[in-house]
Amino acid sequence: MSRQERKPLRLAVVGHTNTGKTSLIRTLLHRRDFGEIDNRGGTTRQVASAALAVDGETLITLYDSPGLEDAPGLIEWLEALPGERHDGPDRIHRLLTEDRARARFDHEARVLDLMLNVDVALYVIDAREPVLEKYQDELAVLALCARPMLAVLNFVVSPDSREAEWRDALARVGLHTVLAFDAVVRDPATERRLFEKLASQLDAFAPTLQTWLAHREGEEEQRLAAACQSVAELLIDVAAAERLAELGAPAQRARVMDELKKAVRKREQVCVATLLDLYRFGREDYADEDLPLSDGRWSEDLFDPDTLKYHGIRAGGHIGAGAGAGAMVDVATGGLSLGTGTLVGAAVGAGVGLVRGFGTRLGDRLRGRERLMIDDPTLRLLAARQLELLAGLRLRGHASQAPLKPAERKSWAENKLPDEIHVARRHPGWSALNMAHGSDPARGRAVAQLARLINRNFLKSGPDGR
Ligand SMILES: Nc1nc2c(ncn2[C@@H]2O[C@H](COP(=O)(O)OP(=O)(O)OP(=O)(O)O)[C@@H](O)[C@H]2O)c(=O)[nH]1
Ligand SMILES: [Mg+2]
Repeated sequence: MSRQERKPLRLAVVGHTNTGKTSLIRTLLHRRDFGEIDNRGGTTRQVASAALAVDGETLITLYDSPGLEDAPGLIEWLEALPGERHDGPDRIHRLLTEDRARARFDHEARVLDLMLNVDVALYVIDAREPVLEKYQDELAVLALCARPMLAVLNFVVSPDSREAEWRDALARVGLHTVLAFDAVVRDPATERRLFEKLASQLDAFAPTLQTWLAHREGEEEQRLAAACQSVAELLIDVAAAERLAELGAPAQRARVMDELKKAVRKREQVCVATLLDLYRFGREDYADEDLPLSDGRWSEDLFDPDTLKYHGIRAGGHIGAGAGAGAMVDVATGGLSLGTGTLVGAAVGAGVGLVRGFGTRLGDRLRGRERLMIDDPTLRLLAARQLELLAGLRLRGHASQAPLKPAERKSWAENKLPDEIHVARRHPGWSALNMAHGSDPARGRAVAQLARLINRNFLKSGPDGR
């Protein structure tokens, strides 16, 4: 589609005060820094605009507007107007050019001015409200502006929603294009439906709207791919992370383990910050003490066994000797047979597996030393936490005022860990957390493969993790 075929669309968001107009615009923009949102009403006082643009070309300009408050007064004023009764825009124009009326209907005049200068309007409704006469007056006044209009029913998920009543009332005034759109939730399917409905009403702008939709969907896919890549990087870095400690030096081992845990916690924070950034959220989105994620970090420590339990992950078998501990050695050395000389360290503390090996290549490096790594359950937990956060972020609208709730995701707690994780354990050079870190193209391939796997699993189980 060429640029010439696309006409930029001007879209006004109008409605009674406090119905969620500014919220809707933030959600459509995927930006939290637009306008002000408050529950008191009368928050937006001026018309403000923002562009939906692709490669510097503005496709759609969204206009926020002050809430309508005195539609009954407007109707009364318009009815008292002498002369031609049928030319709606002319009557509105007369109101707008009359000084006393402009002064009296200050907020309303800004909205009507805007209405006369846009291609289409979204009329936002708080569906919890009964269909009062004042709202019907609003619809009547807006209809005089003779602009195509689409009704958006907000707050439909509330138990007090009167959606059916509203649909009926809107049909009675000839407004048949109605869409339920929870203004604080980001739901790509509803967003798509909104733009499709607009395209079906506005032939001349259909190419513009379709271009925008295609762009939005491509952007969403890229963002998810980048997020999965960032989770995969984290998992490879942590799976390949190792520390060596002298054998028989418990104090040194404790110190080294502590340092490794610290490095891993910090590495997780980098991933969290990247995910928040990708989805354009910030610290204030999770600054709530009751959340698993608070003040930039999960309040549950990554290495606390209770955290594993909370996420439904079985603790590893590294505590004490036995089958569980043996399995840990095998995993941690990537299936290398360590021969009969293999010993398993006992009780090294949650989250860190201990490997002592002799007589192999790895063993040579380890002679007289032990190798500490992060165990499988902790890797599962790391994966589960990032994916829960990602699922929460994908659904979070940019107008959301509530604290971010990571969505529960089961698969990482239960399924077999991907092969790439096991391979990483044999490659200390793959971890940015190790001194031996280097650039290995095989690492890049493993990260890409793991990212694809995460992406596939993610989409298969639905964006909300179910
Ligand atoms: N739960 C929930 N709250 C919402 C939703 N939409 C808006 N709100 C809340 O409703 C209040 C008003 O939202 P705004 O976006 O400021 O409404 P507005 O229509 O722009 O208000 P004015 O500018 O004052 O006319 C805020 O407290 C929002 O957080 C929604 O879909 N769900
Ligand atoms: Mg507002």
